[in-house]
Amino acid sequence: MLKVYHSQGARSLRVLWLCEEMGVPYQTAEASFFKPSDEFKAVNPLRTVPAMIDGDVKMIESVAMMIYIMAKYGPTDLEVKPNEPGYASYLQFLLFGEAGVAAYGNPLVATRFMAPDDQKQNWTAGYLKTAILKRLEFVGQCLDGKPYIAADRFTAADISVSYIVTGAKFAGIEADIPAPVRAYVDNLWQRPAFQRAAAVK
Ligand SMILES: N[C@@H](CCC(=O)N[C@@H](CS)C(=O)NCC(=O)O)C(=O)O
Repeated sequence: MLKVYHSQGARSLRVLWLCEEMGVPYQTAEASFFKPSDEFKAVNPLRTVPAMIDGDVKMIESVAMMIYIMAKYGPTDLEVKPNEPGYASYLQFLLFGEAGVAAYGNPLVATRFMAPDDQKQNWTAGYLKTAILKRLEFVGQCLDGKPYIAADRFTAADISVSYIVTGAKFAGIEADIPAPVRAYVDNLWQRPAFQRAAAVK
């Protein structure tokens, strides 16, 4: 069975949500940033969350885990195939959710909680906030009122992109999320699979 090293509110939510949507069984193990267990450190020396084990397989990138699970435990409509309309957009937003948006959040969170007081509002923190919000404006434009970001259906790209709204709490920018993106994510969060995943401690 998949074992996901998880912390509530961390990017492991993407993996749990995907598993819940697909009906793939998983177990979780605690992945604490502050007091990482020896087991977690052995699986992920970077100590970033999530990490995942599947038999001999060890992974430490949340979107890569999603791609792996869909390929290994699918087929699933959460994945858009190359011969389907919307494939390019799906692929783009699946990766954009992490590389284009959420990755900018890490240094912002670190600055907020770990920087000396006189550096918490520094130029870089302002840049990161602007960069994230600019990209979310772009997401809102691409949605153009639609409920899903690609292929006119709920896909793994929605799971990937919407994580930033969870991460935004830690980055202190939750109130700045553009209204169309907030409405999009609030709608996704109605899904029972999301609610089950979000409840996992
Ligand atoms: N690109 C990685 C990022 C993982 C990551 O940075 N996770 C955050 C928690 S959501 C973390 O562990 N931050 C602590 C750190 O960067 O040291 C992924 O998507 O899995």
